[in-house]
Amino acid sequence: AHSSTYAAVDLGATSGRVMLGRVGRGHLDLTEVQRFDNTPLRLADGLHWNITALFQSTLDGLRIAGKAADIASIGIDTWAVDYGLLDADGTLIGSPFHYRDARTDHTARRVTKTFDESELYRITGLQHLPFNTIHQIAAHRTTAAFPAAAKLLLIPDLLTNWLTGTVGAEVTNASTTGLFDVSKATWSLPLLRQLGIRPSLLPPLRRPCDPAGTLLPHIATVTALPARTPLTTVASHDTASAVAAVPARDDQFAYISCGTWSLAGLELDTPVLTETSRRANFTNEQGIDGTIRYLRNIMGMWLLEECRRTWDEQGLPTHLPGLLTAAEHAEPFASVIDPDDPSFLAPGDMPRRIRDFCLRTGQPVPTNQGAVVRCILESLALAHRAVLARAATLARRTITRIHLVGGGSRNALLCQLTADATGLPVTAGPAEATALGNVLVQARATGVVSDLGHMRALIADTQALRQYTPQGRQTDWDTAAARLRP
Ligand code: LRH
Repeated sequence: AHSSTYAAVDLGATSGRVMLGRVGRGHLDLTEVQRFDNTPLRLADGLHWNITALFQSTLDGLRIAGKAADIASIGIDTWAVDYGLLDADGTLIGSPFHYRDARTDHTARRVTKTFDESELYRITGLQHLPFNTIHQIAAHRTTAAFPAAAKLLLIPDLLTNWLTGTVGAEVTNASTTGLFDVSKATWSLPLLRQLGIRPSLLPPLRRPCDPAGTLLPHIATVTALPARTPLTTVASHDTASAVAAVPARDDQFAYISCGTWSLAGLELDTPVLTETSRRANFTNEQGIDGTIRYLRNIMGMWLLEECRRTWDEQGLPTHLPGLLTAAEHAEPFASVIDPDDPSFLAPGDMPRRIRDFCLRTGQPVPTNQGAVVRCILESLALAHRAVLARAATLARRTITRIHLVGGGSRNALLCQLTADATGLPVTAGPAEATALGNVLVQARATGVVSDLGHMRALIADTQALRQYTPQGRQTDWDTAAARLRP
């Protein structure tokens, strides 16, 4: 049967991968070509991404991919909000900052003092996160680099620029900047004017399925790919790609895209821009086909990833299956944390910060690794429950099933706890939802799949999914939740 093969470059906050996706009639398979670590770089002025290392790994991955298959096109997605600045010659100025860099600690407050937060929300629909691009710019503009900048490119658009020379801003990712009008789906010119940002700094918008140029000759040479191999614009915000790949069969679902972050919410046709929604800190980000990703960020597996990094430094075991078995046997509901406490955002000793949180809130301090992991997973499940219940109320929707996608869907204990806490059935998988969403948008651009419904049905029909039914008593979760209320 006829099928086409696409390369998906998917960069996450802790690791990146290049995948090959083969799509045909009723057929979809994904293979990993190359996986690499994404290790941030601490320089004198703060925490950065090692963007040239990421680019090199991407090129290596593409070269291997090209040896394995004839690639119809390439698509790139990464985490949101971060950017590189290009000077008038198109040269990158400095290394892009990491959203966990502390420099926005003060500017975030400054921006919200200068601007009416309610008005900002009515325009952008964006949740307040200290690292939103708008706050990063407020910090950046006081440095020598900023006045030299001619263009601001979000990370996937920067990599696309290095591969093809084209300049654009992909719309799902643009919607996470705080400079985007969610109702009009364009950059907000009034907002840019108020902030004193030249509109020319921001590239023209492009949408998923739009062409994004062809490989530059020197790139075709180093990757040994055919000259003029095309790039396709995908939903370049990784979360938008993941939501596009949720294997839902109806519209009464909630999703949790669970990786470094847990992004929990609903897919809507129109944004919710009310004051209650703003105060509950829900975001209205763009999904594919003009859908709205109505969700909240929850700190996610970052808590566990940072614990493991600290334990590794301390010479303690870090093997995940072992830690999860220990967590299964640990005492339930011993202590719970608010995963979104600001103290957990920065890199550093996570077990210590978790102990401090428990001390501060008068709860028993977890004394071994199993207890710490149990505390993290139960706390994430509680946060999933609180956020989805709130989303349903604010958007006036009924949820009958949760789709948990991303790397976290491999964590059976987390999936079960999420089902137990919410009292809802959880369908877990695919773990590589983001890469699948990336591949299927490319397949759509070339006419191999037709629309979002078709994309989702293809995933539901071809990918291995696991079902979890709620167990235990809801009242135990009510009691645990009450402990977090001041
Ligand atoms: C997840 C993600 C999330 C953003 C954060 C910066 O990878 O893109 O949607 O809020 O990273």
